[in-house]
Amino acid sequence: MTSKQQLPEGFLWGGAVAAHQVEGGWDQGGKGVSIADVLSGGAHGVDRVITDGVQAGYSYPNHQAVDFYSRYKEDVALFAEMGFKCFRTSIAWTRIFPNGDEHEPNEAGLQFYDDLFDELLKYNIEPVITLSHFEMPNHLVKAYGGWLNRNVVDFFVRFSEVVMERYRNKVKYWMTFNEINNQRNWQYPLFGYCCSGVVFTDQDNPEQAMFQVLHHQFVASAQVVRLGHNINPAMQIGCMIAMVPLYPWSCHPEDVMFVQEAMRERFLFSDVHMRGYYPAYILNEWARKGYDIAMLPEDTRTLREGCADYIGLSYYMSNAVQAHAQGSGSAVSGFAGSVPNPHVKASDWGWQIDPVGLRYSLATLYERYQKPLFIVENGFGAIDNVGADGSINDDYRIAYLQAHIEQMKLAVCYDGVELMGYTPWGCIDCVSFTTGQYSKRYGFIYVDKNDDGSGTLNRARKKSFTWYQQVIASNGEKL
Ligand code: BGP
Repeated sequence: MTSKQQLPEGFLWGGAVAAHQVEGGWDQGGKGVSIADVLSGGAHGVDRVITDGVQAGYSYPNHQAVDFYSRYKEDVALFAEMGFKCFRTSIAWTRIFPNGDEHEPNEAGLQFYDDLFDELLKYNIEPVITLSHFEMPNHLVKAYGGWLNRNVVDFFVRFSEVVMERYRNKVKYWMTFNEINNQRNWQYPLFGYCCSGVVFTDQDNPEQAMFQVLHHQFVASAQVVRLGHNINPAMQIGCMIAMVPLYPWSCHPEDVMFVQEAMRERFLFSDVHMRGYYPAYILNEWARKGYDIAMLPEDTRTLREGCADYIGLSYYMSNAVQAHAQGSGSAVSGFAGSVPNPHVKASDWGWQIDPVGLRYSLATLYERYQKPLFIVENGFGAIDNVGADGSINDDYRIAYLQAHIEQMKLAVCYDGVELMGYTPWGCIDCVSFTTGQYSKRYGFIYVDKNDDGSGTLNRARKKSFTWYQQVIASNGEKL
């Protein structure tokens, strides 16, 4: 057997965004109010506020975002110019079912995505579609209590069925829930809220509520995988996790065991999605804590029959953790026991830059499941400056991506990982999810829009645009 020297033919190079972070047009084309539409803007050090409906006195950056809703043709042409083979975005549930519980879908919303997918396919760009990326109809939160309510499973499956039927011949690659494991950090209201419409800290038993939500989402995901395969057996339907590998602070056995346990907080999600059952460690944890998770008798079978085809993952950083950290959880990214790693640098937002961690993550996940992986997010959030001549020299972004692609190639060519593609996050500047800012930018394409709402929304090519163009043209050989 010979080892591969290069990335495979047909490797899916592209870029990724999510509907609510780029589209805008929040009340156009019959769209309903989503939970992202009631999330205020933030600022450095100032959290976004979950407001009770759209209220005066708040700014809502997602309402306009970068106006992809009306400018998508211009943007898709730029993606094509870079040579994209695929483009990852999500379908806003509220464009299709404005309230979430209607019987009939909104035709204008369906038509928008028909037009977008046609535009992509015109350039041979494969759409890669996330069904739930941090948004859901606000009505389902107000009237049903979000994903804590089992009825939401049926509403989501209905939404998924409608779009999978409609785009059966246009979309081959799907993912169910974006970064579903973020909810494991239920102490942070924004994470639970964006993934499920539930603020766990408001619940009597927050952690049990979180597991109940997850059970509903696991079942919904499995139902959608089964459904999609029936609609078109060629569909590839993945799960999606935020992969933050944890390193033991020291070789002290307690630090090592701490990591082993903490990593289960990530692997639980891939285990259930890829194997179709709850692993013993989580059943034991529930028993230990006296948690009672409501399940229907048919759920066991549904989970087994709806294993995902691949794992989509985001990778931005790694974290070092210590079993007995002082002030645990506050040091770096809020993960329990997390401490600054002296061997890596961090971004201005404290995200620890660790390209080797990407290879480590890919090899670990592949060895665990032997299923294809897809890096559907990776990137460097930074403040970009526009030069007097209009140029944007984002060498720091190029350096970050270059180093990560190198490690990605090692994972494929040396470790033998089966990798479907690579879609850097925020290929066009968009609203940052955690901060609600425009100024935390990831794009190859600059959008003239500022945190105070000013700006022309004009697009411009950054230095990384031409760099990425040659990376794709050489299938990752010219970095
Ligand atoms: C991931 C999300 C994205 C995205 C990205 C960058 O967690 O899936 O939606 O926004 O992180 O995060 P941020 O925009 O907060 O920098």
